[in-house]
Amino acid sequence: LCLLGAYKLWNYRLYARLYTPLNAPLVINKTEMDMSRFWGTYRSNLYFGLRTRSPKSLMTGLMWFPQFAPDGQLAIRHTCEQSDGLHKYGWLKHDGTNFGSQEIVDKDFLLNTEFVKRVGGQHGGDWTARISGKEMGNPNQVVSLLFYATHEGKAHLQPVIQKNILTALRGNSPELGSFTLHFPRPPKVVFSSFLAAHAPHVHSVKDIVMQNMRMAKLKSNKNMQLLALAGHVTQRDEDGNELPVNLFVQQWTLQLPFDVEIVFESGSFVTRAERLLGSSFTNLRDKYSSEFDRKFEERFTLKAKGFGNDEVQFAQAGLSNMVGGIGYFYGSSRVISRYFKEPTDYWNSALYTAVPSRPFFPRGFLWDEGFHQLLISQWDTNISKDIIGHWLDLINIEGWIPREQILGDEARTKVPSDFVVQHNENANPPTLILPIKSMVDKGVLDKEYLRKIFPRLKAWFNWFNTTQLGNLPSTYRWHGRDAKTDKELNPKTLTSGLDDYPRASHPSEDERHVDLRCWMASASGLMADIAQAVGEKSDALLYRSTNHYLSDNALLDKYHWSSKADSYSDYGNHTKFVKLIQRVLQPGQPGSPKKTVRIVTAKQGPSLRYVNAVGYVSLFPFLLQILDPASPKLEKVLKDLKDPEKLWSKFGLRSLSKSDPIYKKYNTEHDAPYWRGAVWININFLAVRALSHYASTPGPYQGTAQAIYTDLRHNLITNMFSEYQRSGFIWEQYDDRTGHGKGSHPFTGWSSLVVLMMSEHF
Ligand code: 6A9
Repeated sequence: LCLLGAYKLWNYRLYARLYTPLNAPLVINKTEMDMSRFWGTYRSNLYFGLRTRSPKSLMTGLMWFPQFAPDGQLAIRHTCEQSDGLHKYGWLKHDGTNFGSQEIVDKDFLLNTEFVKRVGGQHGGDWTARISGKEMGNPNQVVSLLFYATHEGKAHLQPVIQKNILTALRGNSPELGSFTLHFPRPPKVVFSSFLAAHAPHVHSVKDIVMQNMRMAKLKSNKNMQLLALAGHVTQRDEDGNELPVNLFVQQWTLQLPFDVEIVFESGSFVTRAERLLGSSFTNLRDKYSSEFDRKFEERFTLKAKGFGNDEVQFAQAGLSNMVGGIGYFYGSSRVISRYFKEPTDYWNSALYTAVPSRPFFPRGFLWDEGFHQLLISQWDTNISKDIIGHWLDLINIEGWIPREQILGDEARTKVPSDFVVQHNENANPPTLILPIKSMVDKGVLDKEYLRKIFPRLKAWFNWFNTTQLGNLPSTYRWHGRDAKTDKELNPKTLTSGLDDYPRASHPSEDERHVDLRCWMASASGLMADIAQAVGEKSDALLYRSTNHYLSDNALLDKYHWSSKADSYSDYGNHTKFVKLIQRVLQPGQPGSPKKTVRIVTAKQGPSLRYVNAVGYVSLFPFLLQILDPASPKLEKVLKDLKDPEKLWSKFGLRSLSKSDPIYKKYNTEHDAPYWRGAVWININFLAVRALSHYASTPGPYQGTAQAIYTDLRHNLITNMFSEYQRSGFIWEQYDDRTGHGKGSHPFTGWSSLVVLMMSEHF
């Protein structure tokens, strides 16, 4: 019995580790929050909305629709959706703290959404949002703007209604104290209406609005009918009890052009001079806007480099969308380990993070974040420190950080349940080391911060260095590949971030992955630097020697240089003789169902060998600058870069060689090629950065590196800029044949690194 008890306890320990936080002081101290960034446009998934950085927040948001829809369909805009088919939208300027200005080009009118903040009092101060509409081809269009507020937690909200018009919302909540949201009546109002109702969740706000739209007749023109909100509505639960009213929506129906302002005033801000409205809004906005221009030029020096106005605006939009897309999320991940049958909850936590794409992936992604912070840290170090701190606080006692952060109900509604669960054996490249390294090198990280992040980075490094090892010393392997599937042409490696990039055809423990080895080499170097900076001498020695060991080019070549492909390579149980075929499930039966399966077409089957795919993975020793500048292997890598039959395209480096058997191949019947040819900006950024490094480091290939640097940088900037002009967006990937943007858009996560390629500040 005692043994059984001990066994159970032991087992429980293994279980609980999954959702036990690392035992180390948190980087982010919640009581010391910088209140200048308390309010922000942290609802990344909305076209426009402000919330606070508190777990349960007052949530505000904008919806709109044209009363005369071009196609006759009522289409209320709210969350960013590609299917809305907007010609263009995004932040033109956004400083991450005080001010933002966004342009939205709808079918036959244009909106500008702006906000300005003024800090004062104890609760983050005031802000004003201004929404301006302009006509575009249809002078008779009438637009309804709906601005709402609802609170996720316990708050007291009291509407002020005069003559059936909602003029303000007074409220009180623990994080905001007392406050008022004013709805000053704008000119050009054709009709005004409001809704006061019960919303069960923030993500059901639009449904509630749709359910409470009525046809209304205009007093001035009885023939004209408008869609308007129903006013006060009472809802009851199953037992007939009245549900509390917690959603308030102001609807202004307006003729174009118009300016509408919504003013939030914090009760504890008692020294306010005048209301932030009209000309005082305009003045403050203009001040912040020129401050933005000045700082942008100071940081990125694009005008000084000779870029024209249009190009500077494109770069400003790139930075602004990355900064303006920063979100604040609160909740827990669904996680699982090998000791669990069913997924369980991680602890509740906050995440302040930039997001890859507002319409498609409005949430945190671990390896994307390292790229985001490379840019953001050059704009505002404090924001980067804050964001990196939030991520490192998500580490559990095992040293693991879940890769995709789907926190809170609103985020979960966006993701199919199969994709929600995160497994604690799965990694994602430790890219956070890139911005940390860049900030350490610039000397902008204080010792206190370094001391806080060090134990967490140590745990993280150690997790990689134990769970992601290969079979041979100094080799590494991405775990989590599916060895049993017969559906995939090449089983995906989601953990590496390069999802369907070809690896060994038959996943096994014999695999070794060259990209992961390089990430570890790079990470150990940074760990040594930080250990030294914080005076941890013995750690510094240890990490330095690991770094030397993993960077040893002879060892690297021994495990990863394929002389057959004349390239760095993964190694594993592999054959290139695979293809997808349609198998008839009941042969001989007419109309029998079919299934697409992968088969091996060669008699001898897979064997232990180099994978020999030339592409992003084979470039890693170069990308992360592990490769010795004097190594003849560098010459070979540079040759592949420049070869149009392999990686070179007019629009940047393609992810996989044009000559690879898997180039542009579907992975299953339905999975289109992703990292199998398209041009991705994060890796191209690393390539441009590495070329700049090899061009400025003495060695035999300096000149070649310099020449390729110039061409590659030029091709990437030129194409992304012209695609932005043509399509209105920055994209997730670019087609290697046409240069056209592909995949989700706007995608202003790592694709915004184009700004750094323009500025050449790496
Ligand atoms: C699945 C679909 C409505 C894929 O940019 C984020 C990631 C990258 O980290 C990764 O390297 N993207 C890249 O290969 C997008 C991943 C999106 C997965 C979402 C659920 C629901 O969408």
